Amino acid sequence: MFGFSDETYIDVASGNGGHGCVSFRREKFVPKGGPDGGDGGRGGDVVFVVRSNLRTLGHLKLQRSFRAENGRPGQGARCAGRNGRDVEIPVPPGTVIRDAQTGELIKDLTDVDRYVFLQGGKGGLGNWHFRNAVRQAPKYAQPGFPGEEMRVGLELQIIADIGLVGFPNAGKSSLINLFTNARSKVAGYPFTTKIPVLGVLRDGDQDVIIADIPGIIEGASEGAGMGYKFLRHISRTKGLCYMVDLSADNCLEAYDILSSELAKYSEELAGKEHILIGTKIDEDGAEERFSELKAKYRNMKVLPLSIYMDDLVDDVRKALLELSGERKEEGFTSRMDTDAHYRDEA
Ligand SMILES: Nc1nc2c(ncn2[C@@H]2O[C@H](COP(=O)(O)OP(=O)(O)OP(=O)(O)O)[C@@H](O)[C@H]2O)c(=O)[nH]1
Ligand SMILES: [Mg+2]
Repeated sequence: MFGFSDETYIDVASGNGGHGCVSFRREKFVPKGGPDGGDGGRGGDVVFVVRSNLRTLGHLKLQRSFRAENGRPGQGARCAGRNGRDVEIPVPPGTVIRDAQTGELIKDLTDVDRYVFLQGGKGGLGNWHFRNAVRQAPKYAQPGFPGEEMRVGLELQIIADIGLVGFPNAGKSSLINLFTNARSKVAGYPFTTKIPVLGVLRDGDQDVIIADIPGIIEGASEGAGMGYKFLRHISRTKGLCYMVDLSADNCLEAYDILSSELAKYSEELAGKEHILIGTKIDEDGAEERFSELKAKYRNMKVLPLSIYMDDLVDDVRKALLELSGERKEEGFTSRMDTDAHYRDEA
């Protein structure tokens, strides 16, 4: 496997069954009523529920313990105890469940909506069941059956929604740091970023995953620089965000060079939906260069950016959300950013 993976573990427990009840009928004028103890309720199940608005396992690092409700004990008059409520664990599509101790695969939740992982314990039978000719007043009822407990490992391969593509020093890492939880190294020299970095842009309950990859340079497809080998990490994105440094002399040619290097890697990658961002518009002469850039690429979405100008930052944010496509759906809110890590085992 290669790419970004998110991993965590959680402790889960299904509910215990409720105890059966020992009870005898009490009625006026009936001195010795027969046994009427009801059965205990079933313990709740542990259920994994796949939610497509979730993209990481971040929320499961905040809550690690999931326990289903116990079944209630039976009662007199043959009343059964209430069943325990299931506990639902929301996970993103593609999550894999493993045994936390052995690492053994338990279940791959790709293409699954709901998965009952641990069943609750059965309820015990009430004393009513144990009456017979010999024993007419059993003082015995069955205890509930215990639920199961387990620590499980969860694993997810994360696929970015948007890939940032630009020459070294274009401001890619600055952008991902601005919009997401990522802390990608930023410095005023080329080739600062050496391995891809992922960040999660949060929009309501929707996560948009952005990938910052090392800069691409001319000749990358022939082995120049180092960004090229990371293109596969953005090959399954929904869209690309090209970034061009408006303070650099080659800013008008940059997009053509970048897109042709990408096309040499894969036509499909180069053909993805994209936007073009002119960065560092706060620098001298950058505004004029931006006008030329916009004029050159009329049928493309071209936006200016300075990480120091809030209104421009806002417009870029909106454009990125648009590029990632609408995936709105009602559901669970992921509350924490991921600490997904990069893995390259090719
Ligand atoms: N003036 C100005 N400088 C910026 C802006 N955005 C980024 N920079 C600076 O540009 C330099 C490069 O930024 P990075 O975000 O590291 O660029 P990068 O594209 O990730 O570079 P590599 O990782 O080397 O490919 C840093 O010194 C940033 O502070 C901006 O909007 N305005
Ligand atoms: Mg960088």
